[in-house]
Amino acid sequence: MSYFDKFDQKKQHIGVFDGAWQASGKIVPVVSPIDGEAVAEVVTASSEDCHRVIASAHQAFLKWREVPAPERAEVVRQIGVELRAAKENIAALVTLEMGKTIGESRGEVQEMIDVCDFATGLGRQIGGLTLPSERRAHRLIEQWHPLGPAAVVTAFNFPVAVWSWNTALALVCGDPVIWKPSSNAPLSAIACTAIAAEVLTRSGYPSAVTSLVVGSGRDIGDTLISDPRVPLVSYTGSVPTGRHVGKIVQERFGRPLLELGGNNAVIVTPNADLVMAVQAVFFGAVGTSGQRCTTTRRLIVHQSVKDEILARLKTAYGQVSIGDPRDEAMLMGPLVDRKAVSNMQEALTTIQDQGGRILFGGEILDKQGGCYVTPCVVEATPNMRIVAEETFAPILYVIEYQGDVDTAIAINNDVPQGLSSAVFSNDIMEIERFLGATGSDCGLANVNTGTSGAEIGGAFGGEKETGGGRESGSDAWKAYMRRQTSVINASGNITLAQGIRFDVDA
Ligand code: UN1
Repeated sequence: MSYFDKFDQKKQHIGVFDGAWQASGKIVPVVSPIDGEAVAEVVTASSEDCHRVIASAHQAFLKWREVPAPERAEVVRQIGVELRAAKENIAALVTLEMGKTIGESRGEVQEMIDVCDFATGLGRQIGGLTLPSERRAHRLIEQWHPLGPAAVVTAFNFPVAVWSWNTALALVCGDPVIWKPSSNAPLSAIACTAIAAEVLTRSGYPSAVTSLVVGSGRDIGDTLISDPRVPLVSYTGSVPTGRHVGKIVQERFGRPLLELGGNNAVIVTPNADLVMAVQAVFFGAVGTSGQRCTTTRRLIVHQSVKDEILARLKTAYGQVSIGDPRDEAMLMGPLVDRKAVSNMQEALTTIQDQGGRILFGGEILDKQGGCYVTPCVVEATPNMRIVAEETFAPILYVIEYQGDVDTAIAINNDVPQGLSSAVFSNDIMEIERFLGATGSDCGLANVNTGTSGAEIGGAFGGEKETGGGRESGSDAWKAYMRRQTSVINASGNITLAQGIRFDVDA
């Protein structure tokens, strides 16, 4: 029997899990941006609930850290199997709660499945090095041990995938997870937690390994991130909140893993394939209604190809179908809520005040009571202050450059954020400039493909105000473990490093 066999959207949902479903906080509605209707209600976590969950996760850690990593990985493999079976159901919930198109929601669940597969393999690879010791008959080794419960605070835009990037790795590394999902998407979080917990329970492990606290950042977020029993805090969200989280966690010498804002640019040089460039920018700027951290926000285009790019963009934008994201024919659903719509409108006013010119789009669409807008293209200059900010909406700034690719790279880098970037060029010199040490300063730098839609196999994250964290693939697992350097002396004598003599008869 799977979670969705007995799923009843109308019943009251419990937003706290620590081995048992039990919550005593406020009861809040779940409002769908598709039509503005309340689709369910959730009992959120009280501060006492949060303390209890932390204690349970700590207890679970004491057991989970002793389970061999390949066995932990087998649990993650089974979670991946269950996610495959539930793909359609989870995708539907994601779309209902936060409004991304059903196709993109399926892609999000696919990321979860992929990262489970990736982490399953890690179960036999998270080893350390053996290094040459300078002393005879000594062995110098590095070990990686479980760290402790990880708080995973996720945003509405990838309401389940970001949990999975953290959780699949954390579980294999021996760390339980306490998930605080976005208040916009509690139902999908409850479903994923229930699915993971069921796998843990049937395998005989404490299900508090995958705990959940639904609640507001103000009410329970600080409780969670301040607790010394939670050594790692992975936070995805805004720069101001990330700064707050970083300070609190650093203050107690916990480990913050931050995935904050992006202000991602695509550079189009005179040597680009313009058709490919426009296709990639269109997905990057319009996909997920412009609400990805990796959304293309700036198009830095060489003056010689600007007119053609703008004409092609206009054609592409003219084809975007906007409406109910459950309808397979739609390319764009609503923004996440009313506040997002008003933020976008305010940004458009500021853009014009600062000298930007709206070329097309930016209207509010009156559709079935939902939060629909048309995606917008703006002619801008890099010195407009708003261009340096991340407005979480489908607004694309077109910025012209003249001269060589270094000029475009300087514009790319001249913002406080450093998540994703891309260059479109078929010129090897331009590509090398972009990828070299003096090139893009972002955590992700792509060539002839867009800024968004990263694969899980690489480490995901960015520099500067993006926060510096890395999640998901490559060696991102190291953030979830405690590194230990050890020396084993089999020489029969005490020999000191650096040749120091400190002889004594004992
Ligand atoms: C995010 O927006 O927080 O690269 C994550 C991408 C997705 C993940 C985005 N794989 O666009």
